[in-house]
Amino acid sequence: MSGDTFEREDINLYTENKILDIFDKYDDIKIFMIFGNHDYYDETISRFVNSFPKNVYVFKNNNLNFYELKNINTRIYGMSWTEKFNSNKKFKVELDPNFYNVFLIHEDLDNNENFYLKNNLSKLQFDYIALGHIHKKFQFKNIFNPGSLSPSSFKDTGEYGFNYVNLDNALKCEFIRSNNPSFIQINYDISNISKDDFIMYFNKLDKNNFYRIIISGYSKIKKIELESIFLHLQEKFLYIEFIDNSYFWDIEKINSIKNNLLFREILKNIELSDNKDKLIELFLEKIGESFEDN
Ligand SMILES: [Mn+2]
Repeated sequence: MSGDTFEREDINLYTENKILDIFDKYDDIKIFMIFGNHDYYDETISRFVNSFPKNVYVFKNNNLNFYELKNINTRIYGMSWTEKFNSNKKFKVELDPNFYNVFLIHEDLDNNENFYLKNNLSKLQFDYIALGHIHKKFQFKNIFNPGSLSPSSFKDTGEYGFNYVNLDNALKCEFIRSNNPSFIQINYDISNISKDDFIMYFNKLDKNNFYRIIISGYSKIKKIELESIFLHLQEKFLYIEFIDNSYFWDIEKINSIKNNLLFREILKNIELSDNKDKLIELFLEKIGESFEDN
């Protein structure tokens, strides 16, 4: 576990019992754990960490240390954060090539500050470097960042899960997707969509994800009807939110005022403008809004 397993401020009795239960349940599995910027190790959380069972091996400081597993010829290296804004990025290591060497480190490699780290980490002869910190998964040479187990906001798009790694002979790394809900953002243009088609569209979506729907276009569905559909859908979905940027456009009403002198004058001027498309869009939007008000 490469850090930020916890949010320090959110550690309470419930979290403590939950995690201790999980550790106990898998007491035949050795768990190696470093701490990141969100759960940095210091005196304050030491009471909790010290209650971890024997199968959990913890790296409690920001110097490079290792645990040796003789029976599988492996050394697990790791270093933790001990404060929120500062990590140790410079370290020296001499690896024994007779061991499989694995390294747990909690860093981002893509910011300028870590350029040194990115350049040097991959040159170290580790068989596998398990990175934490960035939610999205990526890989750079022998450095693997499987990302978080589950997404936590609409910024977290894509696949989430963990790496199943086998180091026998050659490195084999398999990404396993965890079955947590996904955060999905959809841009939906509802121009010319009927009310039935609108509802049908949402019936086809997996109701067990988190959705943010951004609606645009000239709606044929009245706002008040749209809003009641939103409420109806919100009861059916695990989570769905709507950002409604659409405009209601009542064609019959527009036709009925087409012969209005002022209306024709405005259209004539738009027709002559260099910025015709933008003006038509703006005009229809305003007309739509005024019909809404009525
Ligand atoms: Mn982090």
